[in-house]
Amino acid sequence: MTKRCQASVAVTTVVLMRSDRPTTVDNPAAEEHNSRVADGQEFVRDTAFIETRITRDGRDGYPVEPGRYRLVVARACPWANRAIIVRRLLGLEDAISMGMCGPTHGVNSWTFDLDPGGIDPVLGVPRLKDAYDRRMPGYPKGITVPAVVDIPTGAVVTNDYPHITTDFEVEWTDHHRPGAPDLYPDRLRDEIDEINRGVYTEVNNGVYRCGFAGSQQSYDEAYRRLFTKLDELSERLSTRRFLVGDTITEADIRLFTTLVRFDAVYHGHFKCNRSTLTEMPVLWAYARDLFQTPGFGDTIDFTQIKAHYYLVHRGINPTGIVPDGPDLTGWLTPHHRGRLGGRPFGDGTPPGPPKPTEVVPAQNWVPVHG
Ligand SMILES: N[C@@H](CCC(=O)N[C@@H](CS)C(=O)NCC(=O)O)C(=O)O
Repeated sequence: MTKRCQASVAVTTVVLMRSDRPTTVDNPAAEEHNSRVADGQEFVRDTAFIETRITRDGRDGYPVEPGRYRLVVARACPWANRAIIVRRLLGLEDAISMGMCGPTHGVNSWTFDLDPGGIDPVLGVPRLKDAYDRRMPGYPKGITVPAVVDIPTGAVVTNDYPHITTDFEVEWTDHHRPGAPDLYPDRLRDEIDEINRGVYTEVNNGVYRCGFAGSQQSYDEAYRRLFTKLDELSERLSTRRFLVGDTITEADIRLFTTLVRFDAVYHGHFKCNRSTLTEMPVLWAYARDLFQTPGFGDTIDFTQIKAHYYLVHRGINPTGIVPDGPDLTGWLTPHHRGRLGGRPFGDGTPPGPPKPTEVVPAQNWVPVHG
């Protein structure tokens, strides 16, 4: 069977959904699939993904193959940001191309409105929904980023973001750059997975549970859990430079993508306002350390981040006014975390600069004077 035929068999048969999970799709006024919370209810993230995996052995019909897949992201999205960072750190840019949606989307879909003519130059479509429909006509769930698309068929292979990054780390090793770090070392996987579980429920998703809470009680509980966890992480990171081991791992990437959005969005828009990130000294220095590491801060587009949250979530920001602040200049100040030891890339090396087509516009980043 040709590769193309294998792929189309997979298209019709390998959509696995965890449909037993509770979903939150009953408020038609909300704009984002995952912000639809009925009054009085707790926010429950819909975690039903297209779970197909791209693996070395191709067991789901999609083998690792450089040039075959396109990672579709929006810089605004924290879940997509993980994949952008991992692709950069591992030097997978030439093996897996990247399509970028604009910061906002309608009820229906993210669009390629940043591209000339509003068409993704590789997939040839204006909306991410077109790739989901290729996979499953009338795809009934959120049209979410990140998604990996099979270029020959134009169909989404997976939007299972927790596996997208770990598969880049484990399945794509033959195509990593020389000097790429091991972000998911075998010997540390149990510890990384355990940290990730707590960071996901309390922090990554915790900020959304604050922001989209449908009752005072569910907000109070989410807020309490969020800051309890952030205090615990501060304690952990007060004596160690990184979350697990003495190098950057997948665990740091997952925490970073929430911390970097904290003051720009979550503190105000999601009411996570016990403290700003800048008022939590350990986490603030830790986040700056990562931000200043090649492959992290250079993926961050603060303008798109703010535009996404404040414009898309009209349910909690009806005016659509995007705040001018906060002052971003602190991100480039010294972090002094080197004194804790640790070597960000272990025996490896930092990545080079981003591809010219993937550089975040200077006006959307930290103002740099001089
Ligand atoms: N399915 C994942 C995808 C990550 C996600 O929620 N991405 C957001 C942007 S940050 C998205 O694409 N939202 C579009 C939608 O829900 O309609 C999840 O929600 O757990």
